[in-house]
Amino acid sequence: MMSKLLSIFPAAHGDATGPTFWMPEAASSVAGDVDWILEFINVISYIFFVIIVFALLYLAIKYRRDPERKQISGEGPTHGLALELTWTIIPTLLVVVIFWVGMVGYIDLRESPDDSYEVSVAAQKWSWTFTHPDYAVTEGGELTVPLGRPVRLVMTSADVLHSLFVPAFRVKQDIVPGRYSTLWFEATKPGSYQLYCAEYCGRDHSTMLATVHVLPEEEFQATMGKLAREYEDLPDADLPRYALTRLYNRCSSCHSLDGSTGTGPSFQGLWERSTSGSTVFTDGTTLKDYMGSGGEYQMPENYIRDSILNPGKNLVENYTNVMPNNFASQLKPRQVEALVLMMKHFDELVDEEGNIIEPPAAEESEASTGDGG
Ligand code: HEC
Ligand SMILES: [Cu+2]
Repeated sequence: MMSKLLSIFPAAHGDATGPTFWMPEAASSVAGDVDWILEFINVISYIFFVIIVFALLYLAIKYRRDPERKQISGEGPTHGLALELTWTIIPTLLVVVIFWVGMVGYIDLRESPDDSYEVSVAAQKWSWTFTHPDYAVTEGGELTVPLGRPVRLVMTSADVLHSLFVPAFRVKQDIVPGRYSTLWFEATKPGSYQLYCAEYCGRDHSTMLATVHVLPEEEFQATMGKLAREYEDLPDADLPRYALTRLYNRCSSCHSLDGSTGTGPSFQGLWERSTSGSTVFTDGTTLKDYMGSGGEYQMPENYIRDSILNPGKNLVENYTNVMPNNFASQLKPRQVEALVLMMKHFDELVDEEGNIIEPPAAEESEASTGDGG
């Protein structure tokens, strides 16, 4: 590549470098080129800053107003060919180089290689969901990708404008509702990297985060295999904890564990409210009205399940209809079951302050503990 020929700055050499004063860690195939052109522009700016400020000071002093001398003698030059050519040709060349490297880099960033590994990304207030079509695996808040293989993200938004940004990969792309956008990168260093939403998208925008895990090929395959079977293989007794540790991150932006009110009601106390039927809806009815014999929700499990799959149906008083309505397609039946069981066993999993209670040490020998309700 052109930019490689011009490599005079350290960041352009390795594709993976540690953080520098200006730059975060670099861990993708394009990071070196992106940093190179930025540093190139920076260095040009430093040089011209010095030249211009020096000339300014020098000329200001040399030609300052002198009270002794009333009139400047002689005639000043009208032009200087050599000087004019210099200040035209050098900047033009610099601009051409900047444009060329920028254009080549931009085309590179836009065109994903044909053999890219594809991941679908769903952005919504205020979480990320990543689906691997090849493995039928869906991850929430975490994205696992193979090392040294181009990865193409096909992204949609369920609500407003978001933007996916991974600083270590030097890639960023807006996600516009009603439109697909794509982004690709090739990670060059195993590890975990921060992913941000880089477009202000409402109250909890700053918590719209995810982690990208870059794994060597074999480890990646193994992890995908594990994730694909994750909840199918689990004994029923482990489903509540699975939901808390693996699924709750898709709810955490709105539902707290410690009883505090967020965009949605806290999960703490939800089971008690649902069994007693004390939950009040916006239309003035209470859950109890639906619970009697012949009612729709004879069991609280059914109400919770319905709240996850059809969020708009019964709106809890004082809340608005903002819960995503795509969980029905994103969650497998067993995962919905796990979430319902999580609510049911909430007090065994989470303490009053909202901290996750560690599982008892001898878990294999222990059969499912009674639910007491
Ligand atoms: C964008 C915010 C948001 C996200 C994300 C979200 N919810 Fe909700 N949820 C709400 C709001 C707001 C309500 C109250 C209005 C309503 O009933 O729809 C609610 C209500 C509920 C209720 C009924 C609560 C009650 O007090 O009766 C349940 C159960 C629920 N959500 C489960 C979930 C689960 C499980 C997830 C994650 C898989 C999730 N929600 C993700 C916003 C959200
Ligand atoms: Cu966002």
